[in-house]
Order: sequence, then structure tokens, then C-alpha cells
Amino acid sequence: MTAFHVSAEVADALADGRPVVALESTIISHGLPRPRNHEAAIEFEEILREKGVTPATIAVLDGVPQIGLDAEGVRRIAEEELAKASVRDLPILAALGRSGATTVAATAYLAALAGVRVFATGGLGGVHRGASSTFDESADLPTLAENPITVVSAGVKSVLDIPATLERLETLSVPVIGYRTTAFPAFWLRESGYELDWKVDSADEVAAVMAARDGLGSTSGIVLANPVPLEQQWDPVEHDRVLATAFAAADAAEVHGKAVTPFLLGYIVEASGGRSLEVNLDLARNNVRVAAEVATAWARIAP
Ligand code: PSU
Ligand code: MN
Repeated sequence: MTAFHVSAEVADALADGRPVVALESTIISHGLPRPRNHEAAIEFEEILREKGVTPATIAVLDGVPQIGLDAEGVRRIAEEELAKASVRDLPILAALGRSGATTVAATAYLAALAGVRVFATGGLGGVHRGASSTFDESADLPTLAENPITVVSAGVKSVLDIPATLERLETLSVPVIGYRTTAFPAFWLRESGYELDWKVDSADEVAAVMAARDGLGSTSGIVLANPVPLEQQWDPVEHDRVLATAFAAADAAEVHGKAVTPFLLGYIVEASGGRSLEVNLDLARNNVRVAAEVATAWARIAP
């Protein structure tokens, strides 16, 4: 029995050295409202295919981790009530034959296991505000320290403690590189106010960093921070106002653990009258496009 299943399309692309980009399923099942989530899952795959890149949407279906979904699998992650699955949930889902939508952590883990080296998401998980007392830090961070995958993200959601997240990435020795900027983004906003040490100006440079990382014997992931274009970002004043109400609502509802991120994202979509959702989709599309370029550059130089 194999522990995971790689779709024929993804397996062929990997065997031929053609570009592949992993996509996560928690953003579809828990991060975006229905029915836009299903449209988005289909659209992210289409963006990749149009650029000659094979999509590998990742989820656990009936106990089997799937690297690459067919149309029915994509429908299931969008429409079924799936568990939110991080790395620690994978063996449990497998043994019990259950299904789950994979977070950045679980997606990165499974993608790396299958040999996929580039991954597009919306925003990484990170250190939550108040983490010094709650200890709420996403498993996305330590998982990226251990898996050789390049994740294109619009930084981390601004509901998180951004400077603490950047400090943890430093401690975990995960390279964080700005794509054509040194301003670390804040998901819905182009800039968080925190600066990065390094930027790259092309997908070829990212691929070169990946090759150099491999050459040095490192197996850590790389975070490529890709800010949403200025004309697509959320109005910063409205952003700050809605986030303040979201924190108050999360406190009042006493949400904890893995429910925190979906609660905040869902609340913010409602409280912003859908504006945050449009920005979320725009930044995710941008990340998918950049990931396609990085995967293509990587396929040209990969050994
Ligand atoms: N980014 C989004 N939407 C999401 C998430 C990230 O634009 O829904 C999800 C990712 O799957 C990420 C997870 O891994 O939130 C982090 O959850 P937690 O903070 O519980 O680790
Ligand atoms: Mn958490």
C-alpha cells in the first residue's frame, strides 16, 4: 500500500522535468466562502495550465493524501465539510479513512514528499497576536523549516503578529525573499511596515537561490513574499477598522486553536461587505502566476 497518491498528470510532469505547482486546499475549504471557493480552485488550476504548468492541488480524500486532484476531487474540497488538516493530522486521517483539507504545512509536507518544489498560497500562517500567552503559532513555520519547497505568498495575514512571525522565520533559518520589493507585505495590504533584507527581481533568480540552497545541503523551504499590486490592495483605513472588530468578535466568541484563522477570515469577509474576499482572490491569483514563473525557471535548471 502506498501512503499517498500522485495523479498521473502530476507524475508525468515530474518524470519529464516539466513545471509543477502545488496548491493548498484549506484556503478553498476553510478560507473562502462558497460558491466562490469552487470557482477559485478551478481558476487557480486554469491559470497554471495556461502557462504550461501542471497544477497539483493537494488534499486527503478518504484517508489517501492526493497530490493532484481530478475535477471531482476539486469539487469535494469545495463542497464537503472537510477537517482542516495540518501535518499532525495526516496519519490519523490515513488510518481512519477520513478526508481533510490541507493547510500550508500539510500541503508543503506532502508536496515535498512527492518531489514538487514550488507552491502557491494566499498567505502563510504564523505567530498569532497574543501568542506569548496562548502559544498559538502555526505549524506552517516549523514545517517550512524542514521541507524543501518554495512558497509564494502575500506575506502573512495581517491578523497575525507580523514582526514575531518574521523573527520565528529567522530563528528557523527559513529564507524570506521579497519579490521585486524589500517591503514585507501584509496579505490584503501591499506593505506591513517591516523590511526584508533581500529581494529578487526575476523568477530565474528565485530558481538560482533554490539551486544554491540544494548545493549547500540545506533542505529548508523558502518564502517568496509577493505583495498585492497597489491598485488591488484593500483600503488601509477600512482594513484597520474591520480587523479591530474581528479581534473583538474572536475574543467574545472565545475561539481557540485551529478555529481561529477560519473564524477571523470569515468574519472579515462579512464585516468588509465582501471587499476582503476580492483582495484575497486577487492576491492569490498573483501568487499563482508568480509561482508558475518560478516553477518554469526551476524546471529549466533543475538537475
Ligand atoms: N491563507 C489564506 N487563507 C487560508 C489560509 C491561509 O489566504 O485559509 C490557511 C492556510 O491553510 C494556512 C492556515 O496554512 O490558514 C493557517 O492556519 P493556522 O493558523 O491554524 O495554522
Ligand atoms: Mn494556530
